[in-house]
This record gives sequence, structure tokens and C-alpha cells, in this order.
Amino acid sequence: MTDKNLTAILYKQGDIRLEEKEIPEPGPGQVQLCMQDVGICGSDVHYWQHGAIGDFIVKAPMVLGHEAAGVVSKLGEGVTSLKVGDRVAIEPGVPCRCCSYCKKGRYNLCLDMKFCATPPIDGNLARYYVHDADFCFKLPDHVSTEEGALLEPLSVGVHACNRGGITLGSKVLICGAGPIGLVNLLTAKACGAAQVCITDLDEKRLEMAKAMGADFPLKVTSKDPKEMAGKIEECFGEKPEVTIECSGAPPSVKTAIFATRSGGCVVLVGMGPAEVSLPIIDAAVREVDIRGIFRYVNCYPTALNMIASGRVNVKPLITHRFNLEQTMDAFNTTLRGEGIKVMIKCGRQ
Ligand code: NAD
Ligand code: 572
Ligand code: ZN
Repeated sequence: MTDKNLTAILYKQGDIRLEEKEIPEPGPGQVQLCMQDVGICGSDVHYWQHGAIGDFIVKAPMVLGHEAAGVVSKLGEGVTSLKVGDRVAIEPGVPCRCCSYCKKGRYNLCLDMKFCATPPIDGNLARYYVHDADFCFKLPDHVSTEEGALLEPLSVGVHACNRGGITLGSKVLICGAGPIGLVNLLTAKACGAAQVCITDLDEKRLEMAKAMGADFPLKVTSKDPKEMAGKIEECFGEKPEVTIECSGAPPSVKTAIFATRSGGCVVLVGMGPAEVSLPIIDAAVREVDIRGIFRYVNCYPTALNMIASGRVNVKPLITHRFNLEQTMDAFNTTLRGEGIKVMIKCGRQ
């Protein structure tokens, strides 16, 4: 089999195939990338296991992968910002650039967003891939392409911490110590948070959170959100001003509201059921703001500066590495809940 452009394609629920595709040519304003590192996200696994997330249904074969970095291998017409050989992180969502959201700078809310590995848009888990050059961020020599791939989840943390208003001295609660909870932990600390409490059901994940700087790793031992909120208050000696909910589990969202200080903010990052019963009057009368986030906007430059300056170290998040040919092993590892971030090396071995 000639290896032109080995690509990981989700055909339908439960059916990922590695296939040879043509190497794509860059159009005007685009670059062709020789892919280096692609991290597996929970959403890739969810599409594989369920064939859909909400209204986003896999109706046609779709290339997986959106946490990615590569090396520029060809320039499309008019591209002057990059050159062949540049190592870049790929911001996976390209908006229309023309609508009112885009023009106001909130391009993550664009209704015509084309986001890698969100149906029907192909992702970049392949040897070669093309992307718009202005959504590729050149990495300094001392930043690896693995770190470049991790700019994607880190940008979720940057956006969530911005939306929560985390600042110097903040006391912060993070619910859920998965990859997204952990990038929020790193970002909150880098924003100057004085103390961070992070919750999870899983002790291994809490150990990882402790190693990454959590002041209070707290195991969820009670099904009663008010009781958990009490335990969180005991950790800090008072309620935290900001809570970033990164599990999506309904009891945890309730805990997030009860645990947050009056006048504070709960940021909803985790996506659980579409409708959840919440202590909304408790939030209302204590002026606890509830804010959502949708991915990130204008966060790649910040995330890259955080890594390049050494203020944030994302490397410990990577617990497993596989080659592109081992894609199924990589996906099964994530499915089993082993480790934190599974990275797929896309170069020929
Ligand atoms: P993950 O499943 O790896 O992590 C979630 C963690 O929450 C797990 O460690 C789990 O043990 C823990 N958990 C479950 N129930 C809990 C409870 N009651 N209390 C505390 N912790 C609990 O997922 P992830 O990759 O870290 O992503 C987290 C969430 O963020 C997902 O729902 C994902 O869809 C969402 N997400 C949202 C956006 C956005 O734009 N809003 C972007 C990226 C990810
Ligand atoms: O890295 C981006 C990302 N976004 C996630 C999950 C994982 N990774 N989100 C949760 C699911 N939504 S969605 O609106 N959707 C499938 C488009 O339900 C997007 C944000
Ligand atoms: Zn993702």
C-alpha cells in the first residue's frame, strides 16, 4: 500500500478506518501542512462511540482530530505570513469573517463556523492537511509541536478564565479534573489565582491535579450538592469567587452554584444533558452570575505566549503517545479513561 496521505476517518458510529487519501493542495490563502501531533479530545471519542453530539450528526465519513500542529509543506497563492518549514499550531475553527459576530471579534459565535471534526467538517488526523494560513500560529523554536497541539484545549482554559474574571488573588473552584479541568487549573494559576480547589470522583485525576499545582484536590464523596459546597468552603475558609464547571455532571453544576460566593461567577464549560434542574433562585438572590463558554475566541496568541514564556507547562498532560498507524489503540486508550491526553504522532516513522 502506498502511503500518500494516511487518514483516520470516522465512517459511522463505532467505525473508524485508516485509509489512503490524496494529498490535498492548498487553495488561495491556505497552507498545506505535514501533520506532526494530534491530541485526542473527548468529542472525537464521543463521535466514534455515538455518531453524534446533540444536533451534530455524522451523516458522511468525517476525518477526526482537532487538537493539532504541523509543519508548513506548501504555500497557497497569496500566503506571505508563513514559509515552508514553519512549525505551526492549528486553530481548528475557521469562521466566515463577515457576519456581525465575526466583525465584533466574537468569531466563536459565527453561525457559519467550520470547525475540524465537527460534522460535516473534516479534521486533521492525517499525514497531510490544508488549513487557512491566518488560523495557523507559528511556533517559536523552543515550543514543540506537541505543545502546539495542546494550545487547543489550553485555549478553552484561557477563554473560561477570562469569562470568569479570574485575577490576582482569586480563590477558584474547578469542578472536574479531566483534560479541560486541568488546563483551567494551569490557566487560573497563571492568572494569579491564590488558591484553587479542584473536584473529581476519580482519585488518579486528583493526584494529577495536585502534581499540576492544585491547592485542594477534593474527592466528591457526597451526592448532596449542598454538602459538597460545605466541604469546598471548608477548604478555602470561605466560598470561592469563581467556579469553572468542567464536568457537565448535573450534581456538580448544582454544587458549583451553591459553592460560589455571593456576587461571584460560575462558568459553565462542561456539557452534560441539554436540560438540567438548577438552584436558580439561590444563584439569583446571591447575584451569582452564570456564564457559558463556546470553545474560545482570540485565545491562541495568549495560550502560545503562556507556553513560550514558561508561565504554563502543559507537557505533563501528555500521558500516552501513539503513531498514526496505531490510531485505534490510541482511541481505545482514551475510551478506557486511561491517563489524561493521548497524542498521535502523524509523521512517517
Ligand atoms: P472528561 O470526561 O475527561 O473530564 C470530566 C471529569 O469530570 C472526569 O474526570 C470525571 O471523573 C469528572 N466528573 C464526573 N462527575 C463529576 C462530579 N459529579 N463532580 C466532579 N467531577 C466529576 O472531559 P474533558 O475532556 O475534561 O472535558 C470536560 C467537559 O468540557 C466535557 O463535557 C466537554 O464536552 C466540555 N467542553 C466544553 C467546551 C466548550 O466550549 N464549552 C470545550 C471543550 C470541552
Ligand atoms: O476543543 C473544542 C471542543 N469543544 C467541545 C468539546 C470538546 N472539544 N464542545 C462541547 C460540544 N459542543 S457542541 O456545541 N458541538 C458538538 C458543536 O455540543 C462544542 C463545544
Ligand atoms: Zn476538543
